[in-house]
Amino acid sequence: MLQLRDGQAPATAIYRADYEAPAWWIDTVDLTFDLDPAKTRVLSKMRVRRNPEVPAQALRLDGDELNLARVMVNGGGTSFKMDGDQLVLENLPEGNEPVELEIFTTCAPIKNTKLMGLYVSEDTFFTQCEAEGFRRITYFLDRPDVMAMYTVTLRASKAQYPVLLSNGNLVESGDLEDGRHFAKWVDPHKKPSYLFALVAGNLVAREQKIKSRAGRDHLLQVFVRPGDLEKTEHAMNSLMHSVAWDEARFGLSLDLDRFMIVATSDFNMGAMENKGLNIFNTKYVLASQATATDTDYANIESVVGHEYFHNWTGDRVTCRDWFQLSLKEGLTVFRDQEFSMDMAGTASARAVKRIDDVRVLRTVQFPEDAGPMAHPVRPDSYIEINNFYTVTIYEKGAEVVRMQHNLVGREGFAKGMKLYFERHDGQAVTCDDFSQAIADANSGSPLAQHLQQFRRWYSQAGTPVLKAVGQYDADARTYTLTLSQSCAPTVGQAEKLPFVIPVQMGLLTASGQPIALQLQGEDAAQAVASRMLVLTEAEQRFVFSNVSEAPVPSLLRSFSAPVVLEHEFSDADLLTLLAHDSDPFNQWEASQRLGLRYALKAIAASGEASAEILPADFIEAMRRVLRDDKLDAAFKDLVLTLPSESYIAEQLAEVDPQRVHAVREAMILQLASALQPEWENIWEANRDTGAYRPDHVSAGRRALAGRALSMLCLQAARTGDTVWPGKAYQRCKDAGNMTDRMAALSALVYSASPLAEQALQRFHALFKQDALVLDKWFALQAAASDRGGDVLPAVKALMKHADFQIKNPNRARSLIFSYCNNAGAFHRADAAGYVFWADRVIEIDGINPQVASRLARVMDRWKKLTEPYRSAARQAIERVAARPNLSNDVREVITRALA
Ligand code: 0A1
Ligand code: ZN
Repeated sequence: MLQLRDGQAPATAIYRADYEAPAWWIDTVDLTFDLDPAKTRVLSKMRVRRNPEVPAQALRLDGDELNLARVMVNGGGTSFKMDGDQLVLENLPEGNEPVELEIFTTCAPIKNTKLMGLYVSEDTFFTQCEAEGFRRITYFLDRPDVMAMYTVTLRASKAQYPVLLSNGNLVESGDLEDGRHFAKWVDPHKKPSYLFALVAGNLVAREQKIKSRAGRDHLLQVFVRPGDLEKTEHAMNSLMHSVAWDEARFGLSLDLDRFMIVATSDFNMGAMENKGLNIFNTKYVLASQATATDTDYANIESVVGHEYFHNWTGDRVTCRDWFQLSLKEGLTVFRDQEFSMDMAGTASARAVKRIDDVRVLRTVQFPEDAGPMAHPVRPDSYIEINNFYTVTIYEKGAEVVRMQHNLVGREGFAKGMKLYFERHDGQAVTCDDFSQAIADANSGSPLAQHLQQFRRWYSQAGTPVLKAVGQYDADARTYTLTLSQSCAPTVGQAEKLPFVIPVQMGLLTASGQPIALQLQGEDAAQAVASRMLVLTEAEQRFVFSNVSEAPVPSLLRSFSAPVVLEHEFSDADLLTLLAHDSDPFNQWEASQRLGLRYALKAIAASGEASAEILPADFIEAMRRVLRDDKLDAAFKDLVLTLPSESYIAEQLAEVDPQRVHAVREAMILQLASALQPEWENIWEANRDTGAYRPDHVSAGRRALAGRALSMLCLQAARTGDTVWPGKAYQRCKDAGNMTDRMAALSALVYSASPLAEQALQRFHALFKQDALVLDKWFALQAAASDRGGDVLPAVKALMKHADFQIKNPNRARSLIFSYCNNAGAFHRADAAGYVFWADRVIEIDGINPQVASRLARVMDRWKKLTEPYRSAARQAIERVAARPNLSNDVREVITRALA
């Protein structure tokens, strides 16, 4: 038996340009597991053969923290050697005949705190193989372009692990000696190793039989721990909707007899699309009105959709290498976003979803793209692939797919997808293959015309700045719009070439009427109210004819490209857009531009943040929005949400986080006090949404009522009024659903009400059995306002709470991440927040490097901080960097931050 060293090889970068096809293929793999938490035995029988297109080479199999017991070739012994973590077979038979390989290893799932490979969570076995976890189960060519047919036999104690699951179809099961039993699964589809999965434990399932459009029968199952079954209805409904949607929108049917989802409370990410056996974080499966909020319900729908849609975009057509990760992730996020929009129904609900998605992009991805971890949607190199499951790959990747969709139109995109599957079903391909298929199916489209240039969205990092200058000529009745673009340098990319930027736009009169758009040289009869301009040069001019007055431009409607739009709007222009634009995204955007403008002005001013940051006409506009019967509650709620602190901070060259925080808080207080009568009306009109349903309309009303209550409690804290905190407390006690209960509790905590402590205690007592609700309880306190006193000591005390477990990623995120993202409480002049951060990064790195490296990224933007924060941040980061045994995950993030 050979004990391998524990991944201490020096970190080396891997380059996209170095890609080589594998020297060997693995056609079939037959795995037998004897499951035991302390020592699981894995027998792997593989049929391998040389890739005739590549010069003959030794077979190098990846492994990680495995104990190797035996290797056999064609039924006999063989010589082998170890090279680092790789098992190298140099003397395999020559020629192209298949070779039978047998490898016997053991591993210790109970000791696996990284939650990669085979691990145990609450007495149940789970696997996580993306991106490189399969090598922690057995030696393999653990890369996505090696696809094999899998047969899997699981053996385990029947009493402890009554349910034994793997990918594909159950072909045999039965009892063994000594109280053990077995199950044999055959996956009818070949797949890369990262899509392998097994689950074994005491689980129960909600089941649903469905018939596809094509008439095929399928069994859908959602597996959870006994006791959680009644919380699976929404996940199952979401799954059924996903199946129907993919058939209707893209003609893609379920290709399996059985489709399973299993939930675990120990999971590094949201969920995983293993073929036919998706494994989910419980957070994205379990919901009941008593325990889950509207946001939870919406997230479950979208994550269930996301993983299901991967079955085609990811599983049937997969990635050639991990640099192509956005091939499956960007496309699948685009698909889940469209699914959620189609499910939401109304135009207004679609716009709300679009606004939510853009907010994530701008508050998280834009900073990433401007910081030390900036990378193209298709990166050129990485040290640790786990660090590249980023908002750039996912959310910006989705925007890049959305632009292609918009450049060829909805029908054209459907044709492109059809061609993509005709060409590449069963293959491991690249981002270029995808855009080629979309363009080839739409010759003549702007995408096909500019395909090479469009691909810069995949290769160049950074957020482009789109500058728009308008000039009205009253005599000629023309409006000239000059669009220009630039993009700041990012790591390794000093010069950027122009992007293809689709700019959806319209023009409005000062009173808000739409102006027909007639480009010079076009027929007046063709004029439309909204159109797409395609900017391909560094600068281009577009001249509109027959424009009767100086127009207000509505640019980048629906956020038609992931860029920063610069235009000198007057306050009056923005108020016009807010009140009248036919594009709800730009209506909302106008409110954000105004809010941002006042915030930046107040931040730049000297002295204390004043109570009068927002001018009267803005307050009046907000009042009109709140009173407008025609607007959706969800939309009103978004308009009344000021730009986040991190979004404001991104606009500044140098950031004083306390100043940003104080100014934004002052703006909120001003809205609370100036609009008090409206908040009272809103509360009265929306506080009762009837029998709970997580639909868009009633969820929007609950969100707006919750904001009203929070505003009223804030105002009460200032005036000493006790009525509103009393109402909030009562609501905490008798709310009929978690959305209302949570909103009331956070109104008390956020306003630092004297009733907050008691309400928190009651809440804990009520929900102490429910892990996901406890996560909310921890998160709320960690995100509390410093108004109520020092948050850091409270967080430290909570780390000692009996319910706190640092090993559980959800719990660590709920307390530690929530605190480190609570800018007002985290950025302390005494540096104690940063010291806490460094301690936790180091502590968690010893347990779970993936989680630690996510926490490490909290400090990405430290270089923008003013003193004393900047020096203190550097010290904390350097202290982490000085640790000798950091994981590659954390090492890569920290090294980049200090570079
Ligand atoms: N492919 C999954 C995300 C995922 C990636 C890595 C994981 O390992 C820890 C887990 C999940 C998705 O896009 O949903
Ligand atoms: Zn995904």
